[in-house]
Amino acid sequence: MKVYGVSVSYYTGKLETYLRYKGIAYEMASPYADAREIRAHTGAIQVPMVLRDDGRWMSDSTPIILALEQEFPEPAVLPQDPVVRFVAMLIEDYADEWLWRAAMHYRWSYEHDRALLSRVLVDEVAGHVRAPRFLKRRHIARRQHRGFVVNDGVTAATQPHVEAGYRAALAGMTQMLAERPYLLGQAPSIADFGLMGPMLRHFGQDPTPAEIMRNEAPAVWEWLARMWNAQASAPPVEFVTAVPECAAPLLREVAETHLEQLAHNAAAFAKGESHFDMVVQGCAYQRLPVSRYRVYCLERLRAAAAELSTEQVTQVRAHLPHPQAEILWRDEAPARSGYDVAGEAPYNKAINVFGEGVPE
Ligand SMILES: N[C@@H](CCC(=O)N[C@@H](CS)C(=O)NCC(=O)O)C(=O)O
Repeated sequence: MKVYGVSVSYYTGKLETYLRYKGIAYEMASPYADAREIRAHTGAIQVPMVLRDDGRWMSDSTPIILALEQEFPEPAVLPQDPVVRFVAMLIEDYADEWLWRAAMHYRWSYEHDRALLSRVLVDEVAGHVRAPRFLKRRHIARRQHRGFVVNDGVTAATQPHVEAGYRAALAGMTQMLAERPYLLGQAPSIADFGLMGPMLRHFGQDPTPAEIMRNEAPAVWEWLARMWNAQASAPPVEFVTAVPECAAPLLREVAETHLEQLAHNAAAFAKGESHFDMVVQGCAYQRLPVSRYRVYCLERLRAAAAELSTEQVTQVRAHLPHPQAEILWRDEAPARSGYDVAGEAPYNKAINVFGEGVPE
């Protein structure tokens, strides 16, 4: 398969780690050379996008991984125990959608990070644009900072909370990694692959957050390399059969941040609003863009929750004793994205996380 990706991209790093682990052969390609064709087939220019040898296109890293699990089932990355599996999917969703803001903030707000990444990005994706390099760098740095930092609610007032969210992720992971090499067992699960999105190509690589990781959470730094070097061994793969106690701090963080945001986003989407405000852990965020894609994320989590038995729901609730987690079960709260109603993902037309539009 051909993976259209970018070497410093969040979700490309997540998918690559998965493909490497499973031993699935792939070749990397730049999306910008074939942009028109990609957009025609997949609906959006975002990475990663996968072109299969049989001509089918796949988009969106989570459905891609879930579909590949059907084709390449051994060794599984989904824990066998339904309660552990649900918690793993929840951690993955938090990694995909909540840690994104902190990752973009560190990359585009700090001078060293911005200088380095604007250089890497223009050289990789804008080589064909005929303009001086310094202008292209300025343009891309401004686009990213405006679009993903300022317009995503990072201000002088919220910045300390955004950064505390990164440290909370590191602390939560460190606690879990003190007991086993991967978050939920002796092999990486979908929770580990999800966290490779923010941790590999952003927090572990951009100068400012990477220094924090090395100094404050060396166990996560070590896990990063372990994940990148992980190779699927012969089955059976061993995951925990019950959610470990050491997961409690990370799960609290997931509920208090990601689930709080998913609830506000879905409520605003249902009312047809374009922006919403929310208070997370006492920090007030204003004018956040409503994301249809994240309504779909909540729908997917609810669909997974609906497959649990009453006894399993009770167990999940015991691990998520936070009021925010109730949105996973409260069917009456709105979460109807209208996206992928036919259940064709990842072989469908993608939508961007922020809005339907394709950024130019
Ligand atoms: N839900 C998608 C998100 C993909 C995504 O947003 N990728 C980013 C880069 S990491 C992107 O291509 N953004 C488009 C842009 O910045 O123009 C996935 O998991 O694959």
